[in-house]
Amino acid sequence: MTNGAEAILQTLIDNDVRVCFANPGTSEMHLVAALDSFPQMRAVLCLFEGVATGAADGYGRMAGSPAATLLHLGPGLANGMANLHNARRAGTALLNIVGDHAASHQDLDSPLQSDIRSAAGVVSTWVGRPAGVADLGPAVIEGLQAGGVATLIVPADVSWSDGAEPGGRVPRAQTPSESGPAGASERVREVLRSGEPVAFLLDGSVLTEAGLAAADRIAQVSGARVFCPTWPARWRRGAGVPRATPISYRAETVREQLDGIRHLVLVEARPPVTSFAYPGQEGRLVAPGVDVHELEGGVAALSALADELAPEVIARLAESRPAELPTGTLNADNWAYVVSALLPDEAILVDEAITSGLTVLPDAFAGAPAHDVLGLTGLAIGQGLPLAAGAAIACPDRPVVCLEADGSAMYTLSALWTHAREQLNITTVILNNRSYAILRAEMGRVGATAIGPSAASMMDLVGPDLDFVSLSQGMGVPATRATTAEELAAQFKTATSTPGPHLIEAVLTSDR
Ligand SMILES: Cc1ncc(C[n+]2csc(CCOP(=O)(O)OP(=O)(O)O)c2C)c(N)n1
Ligand SMILES: [Mg+2]
Repeated sequence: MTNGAEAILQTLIDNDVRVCFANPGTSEMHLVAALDSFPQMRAVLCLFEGVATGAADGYGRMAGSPAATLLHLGPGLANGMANLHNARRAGTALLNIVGDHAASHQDLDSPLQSDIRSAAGVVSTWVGRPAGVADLGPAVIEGLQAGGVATLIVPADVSWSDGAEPGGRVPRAQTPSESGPAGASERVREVLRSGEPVAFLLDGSVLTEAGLAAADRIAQVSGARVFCPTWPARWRRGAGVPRATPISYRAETVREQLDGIRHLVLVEARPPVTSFAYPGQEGRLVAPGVDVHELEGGVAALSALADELAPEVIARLAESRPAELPTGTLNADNWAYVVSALLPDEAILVDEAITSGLTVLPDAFAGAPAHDVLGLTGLAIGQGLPLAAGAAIACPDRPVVCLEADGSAMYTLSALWTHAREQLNITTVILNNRSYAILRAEMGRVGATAIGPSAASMMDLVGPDLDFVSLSQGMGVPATRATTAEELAAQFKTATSTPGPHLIEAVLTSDR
């Protein structure tokens, strides 16, 4: 006899979902028990739900297929919410399995009772809650078919009841290129032929070599500029890859970047806006008078357009331009050149560097060996260390380098324990500026200019100073501290050439 928990696992395995990032409780115990019957499922224990959800996002971005999470009722889901928000913004497919109380227990108002469906709705493209085993298999299939963040709420009695059946296989989904229009939109073609200044904003699956090459070919014949978001979900960059320029985080710089354009063509991208409202400032970054067009059909449509407008043109590839190794005391301007100069081939670069990366990363890594960058899509910090875990599990043969600001690191620091337990090839570089530096800058920008001692204490991460070397070692990740570029270089070389996880605390000279 198959119980509900077993039917869920069998359905996941039948659909090639092979990793489950888990932090279970009593209501999920049948799912945990069932794991021993399904060795094809790799269950990865995360010590906080925000680690599980961020890891599932990182896995999905790199594997291109979903992972599952296992979360404990409403509070467990809520703990995972910020990174589910980032996953939703990234467009990552994943399936949350959230336990619930059995039907007989629902009306008792026991301590963990909550409105799971409402909580799930905040971040999910699909929410299902099978009432009995008969609905279970089809519900798992629906969740996997939904794409995006899907949440399956499983009452404990559905998990433990016998008579369940696996749901079979998800019917093959149409890929975006199949579902988009056959050719590029007539209007975009006209715009590109008009000779008027155009910019492309690319995102999603277009930030691959194929998509970037198509955009570059069109750029060569039309003069179009090619941009991507500040923090894309996944962006192919470096030597041998056609270039795109990230839209700046700062509105005034974006206005310069887009200055003079007459048309903005979005390909799988949202129109650019400022991340926050600032008194007296426009949130839209596209100037009035600029026409915004959407090119549907992603890479296929863009490539078709390139073949038509630039048939003989070959995409320009970024040259290999190894950064020069800086020397002296580490600061926000030089550390990135150390990492770039020593970046291993085919690295996965997780970017939660915040202010320490904002202005330097695009330049520092433009000529580095080709790599994939995973960005902070939803601006909910605490993404980097979990994302790195998921990416490393999705791509065990690729080195993962996690660029992690000190404040953001602390949200989900327990991910380091998972890095160690799973012996993942992740080198984490903590950018320790001992502050929430970005908030200091934002204070002025929102018009709150007077920073007294109480306000300053909300942004200075001192008293006590965080000791990331001890914190890391306490979770089983070998760690060192670097205060100079030379130390960072030596430690980074060792870390990336030794299997398993490592952490380097890069102490950056204060910007205060
Ligand atoms: C979940 C969440 N909580 C709070 C914030 C607000 N916030 C944005 S950046 C930041 C501090 C970042 O500090 P750190 O990671 O050290 O980067 P730095 O600014 O120093 O470069 C905070 C608290 C947020 N974006 N997301
Ligand atoms: Mg900081």
